Amino acid sequence: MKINNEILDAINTGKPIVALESTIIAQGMPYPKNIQIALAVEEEVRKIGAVPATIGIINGKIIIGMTQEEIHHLGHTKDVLKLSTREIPFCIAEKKDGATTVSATSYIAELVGIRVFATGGIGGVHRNAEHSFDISRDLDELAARNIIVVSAGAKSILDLAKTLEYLETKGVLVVGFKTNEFPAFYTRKSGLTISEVNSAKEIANIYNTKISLGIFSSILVANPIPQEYEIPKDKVDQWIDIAVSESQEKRIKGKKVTPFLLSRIVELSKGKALDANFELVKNNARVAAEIAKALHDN
Ligand code: PSU
Ligand code: MN
Repeated sequence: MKINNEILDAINTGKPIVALESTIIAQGMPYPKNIQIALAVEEEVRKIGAVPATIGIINGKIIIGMTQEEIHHLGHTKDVLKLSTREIPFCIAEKKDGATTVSATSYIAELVGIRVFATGGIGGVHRNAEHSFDISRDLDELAARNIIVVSAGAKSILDLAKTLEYLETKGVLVVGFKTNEFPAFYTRKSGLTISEVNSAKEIANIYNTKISLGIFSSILVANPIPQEYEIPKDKVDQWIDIAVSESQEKRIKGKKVTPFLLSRIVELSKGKALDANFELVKNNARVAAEIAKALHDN
């Protein structure tokens, strides 16, 4: 494992840190925008006064706090593995390059004592899961970990109602940041009700209360895309319906499903979806940095 000095110092002195994932860079967005976005998101974390820690694996080594060169490497090299938690040992032992999903990033972040993690959208229960059994490892990993993950909800490539039911079953608290509705990534609304919180301090209080009671599982903070960047629901639904039916026609399965859908949505939207994605990830990074600071102040 390689932890960069700034992060090592922040861990040792208890400074606020925000973990960031690398699958969003390697498999979630097209090159070269993926690199620009990854670096800009780190900058948002810094502006609030926290240290960004982008996590990934290069040549079999876990990197906590990737350099610009390392981000660039994962962002444009072919054959970067998409890692959920179970694939971390494979990637390390075989000395391969791997990008960490929400599940793998959560695992590694907790391992080194980072408690807050910002991403775009989490994986979840796929539409048609009753036939495909496709439920992201992200959900069980959030239940097994003990961190705070900030996301803009989940794309409706997933079945959002089933995803929320699954999180309830697994004991993952879901709170809306300044909203009582679970956001649907490109849009602020889904029609699904969740508990509302209105400040980073409240989230820090809930987290500390949870720990003091011995309730160990993660908190999912659902942070809607800023209103000015929202995409009208009918457009999003159109792109997603096309992408989902293409994935079924092409019989795309397993871990290829999500990257396929994400890239088709960007293409079908002529890049609009990517711009919205950029804005919502930055927004999540800011909220995560505020939460990391609030935990630090407690
Ligand atoms: N959803 C998005 N953007 C993403 C992902 C999901 O809107 O980049 C990525 C994340 O890394 C997430 C992973 O953890 O896909 C989930 O993949 P799967 O559905 O194969 O579990
Ligand atoms: Mn899956």
